[in-house]
Amino acid sequence: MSFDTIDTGHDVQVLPVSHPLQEGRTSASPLITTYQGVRGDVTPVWFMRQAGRSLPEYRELRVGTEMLDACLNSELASEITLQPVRRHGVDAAIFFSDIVVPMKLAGVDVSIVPGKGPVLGHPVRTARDVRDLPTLDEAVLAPISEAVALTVAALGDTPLIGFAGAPFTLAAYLVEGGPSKDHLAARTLMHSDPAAWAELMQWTATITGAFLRAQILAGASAAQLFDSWAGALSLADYTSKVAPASALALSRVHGLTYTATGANVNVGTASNSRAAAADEQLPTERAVPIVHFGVGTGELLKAMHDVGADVVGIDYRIPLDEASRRLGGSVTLQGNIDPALLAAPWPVLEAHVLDVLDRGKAAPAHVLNLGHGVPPETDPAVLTRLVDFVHSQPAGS
Ligand code: 1CP
Repeated sequence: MSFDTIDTGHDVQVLPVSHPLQEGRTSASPLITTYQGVRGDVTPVWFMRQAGRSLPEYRELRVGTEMLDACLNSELASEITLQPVRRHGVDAAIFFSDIVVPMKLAGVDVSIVPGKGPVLGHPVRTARDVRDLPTLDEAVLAPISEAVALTVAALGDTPLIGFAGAPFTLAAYLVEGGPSKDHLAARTLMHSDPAAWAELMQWTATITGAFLRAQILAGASAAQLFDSWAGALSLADYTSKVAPASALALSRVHGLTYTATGANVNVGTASNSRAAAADEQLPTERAVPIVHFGVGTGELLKAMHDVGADVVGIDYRIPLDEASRRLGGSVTLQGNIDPALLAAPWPVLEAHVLDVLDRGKAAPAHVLNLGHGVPPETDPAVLTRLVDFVHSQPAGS
């Protein structure tokens, strides 16, 4: 599969002057400089699924509102995004939305069923189904841009991370019609009808790339692509049938740059290779950092970096020092506390966190996170204590 014929040149754009990176509000923050490969005094920390059901204030706000309606209500989505930042003092907000939101905005019949996840009205199983998928008019992304703008106005110097689902993970829901353990139908389609598969991947890359780009343009300071289910794939299938689509989606944000000025010029220069000048002069023109995360993707880490990510998110199955080795020792990592240990006695969790921080020193820089999302039954006080504990530990190697 190849999308070589697609011209992404028109996506090169300097971020607006009011953007938090361009204004300098977030460009020297611990999260952004660490994503750019600079190890600071403390390890920044945030949690996947930090917004959501572990917080009583979230459960209260959501009463009577369906998940996707909450995502498309700009004020509600913004408030839910801010809740974990206020409560835990994490180093980043992650935009409250869902990976299926761009499908919904394109007109696909999808809903999020409580306790289950995304469910499609009509699974996409044939070439005809793929051809019938609707085109996304980017104007429909307005509620997303509005929610992001409201959020960054309230966040001050805390960066907002924008996110999107990777084309394969979206395609897995479309083909299966809902959550699945092994994504068998999607893996069958990729081999039984390669042309329909390529077209499907191009469609998912287009809508999800537009969703991510809209969040960055509206004020998000970093991007995370979730290929949660890529771990179901062999390296050969990932490389030939999936990676080009992920690269295409990320190409929509690669061209978005900002100019580091004043105090920001001297930070964040180590590994932001796409923006770094070849002659080793400190680059003042920087790219928006991109994180790529998947579950059970220990065999795919290098391929996932190669699609155009700056940082690789590591799940809890593989220690960070081993992940760093597989990535050649030169890639900033994010991860990888086992979410199961959030429910363990504090001394057990503390020992695990110290081990994660220690192994993270094998990488040039490290942002602490979980190896997957916060379980809904997590005691939020444990997360707050964890943030304070991580901030009390020296980050130097
Ligand atoms: O009623 C509820 O509270 C619904 C639960 C919920 C929430 C809070 C869903 C349904 N999505 C979300 C928000 C969400 N989804 C965020 C918010 C920001 C944050 O992290 O705080 C993000 C980043 C996502 C991304 C997402 N949605 C992913 C990728 C991350 C991951 O968990 O691997 C995936 C796979 C989805 C699909 C999805 N949406 C919801 C569920 C329960 C699922 C997973 C279903 C499955 O197991 O297949």
